Amino acid sequence: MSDQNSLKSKKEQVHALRETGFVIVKGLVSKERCDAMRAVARQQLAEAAAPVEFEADLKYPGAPDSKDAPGGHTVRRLLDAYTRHALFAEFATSPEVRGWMELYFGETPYLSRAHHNCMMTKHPAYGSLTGWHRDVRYWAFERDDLVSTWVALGDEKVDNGALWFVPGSHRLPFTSDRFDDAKFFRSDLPENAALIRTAVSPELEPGDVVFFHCNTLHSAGKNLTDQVKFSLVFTYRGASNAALPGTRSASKPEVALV
Ligand SMILES: O=C(O)CCC(=O)C(=O)O
Repeated sequence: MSDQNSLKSKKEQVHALRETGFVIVKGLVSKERCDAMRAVARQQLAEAAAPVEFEADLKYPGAPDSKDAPGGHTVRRLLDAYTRHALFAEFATSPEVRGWMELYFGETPYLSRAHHNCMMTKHPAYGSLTGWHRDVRYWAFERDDLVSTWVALGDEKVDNGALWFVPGSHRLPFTSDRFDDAKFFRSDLPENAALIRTAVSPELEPGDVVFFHCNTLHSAGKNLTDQVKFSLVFTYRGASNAALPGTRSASKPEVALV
């Protein structure tokens, strides 16, 4: 068992997530697995294998205006990663992830198939940037306490659109006026801008995994390189934190990690 995976390390990682809102576990996924997952993702991207979400669907800054515009068929996410390929499902339900989530939640973890559950594909051209937000903004569970895993399948740096996080922001109580109508954190407000200036963008190598809280403010830039960036993303909740009936969060069967 690698150091990163020992119970002591996991406890430290869980503590770091509670304190900071995110933690990076270096090299949690082997190089071989990363290579294999990236090859699957590349193939599925080339086929635009359904279900996919297009940049033009979201229209974030830098995205094509419509599917008919140049770059209109740029894929932002290969959706439903859990059922898309066994390799993705294996990571999502792996003993490493299960053990980590059990330690964090103190009860059986459940994989949500309604949120994230995707392979993010950030393209050099037409790949958009993502403004400051909390993932939980559109989610509906009994408590705002979910954790996502973000697996870097290649290097992630500022110049290819890596994530930025505001440390400690998962604990801050914000009034709704700090967010715009689309629930992005307003960078035009001085008090928000001051907080955003404290953000960090951890560099990731293939196989590194970021665990981050659903309330942690984060954003990501455009991909200014000539290579597509691939990241596998899943979200988990504890057994007692059910999705609210009738909401999108409750719209897909979940997977118990037992
Ligand atoms: O890669 C990006 O643009 C960030 C994606 C993100 O933050 C999200 O989907 O919640």
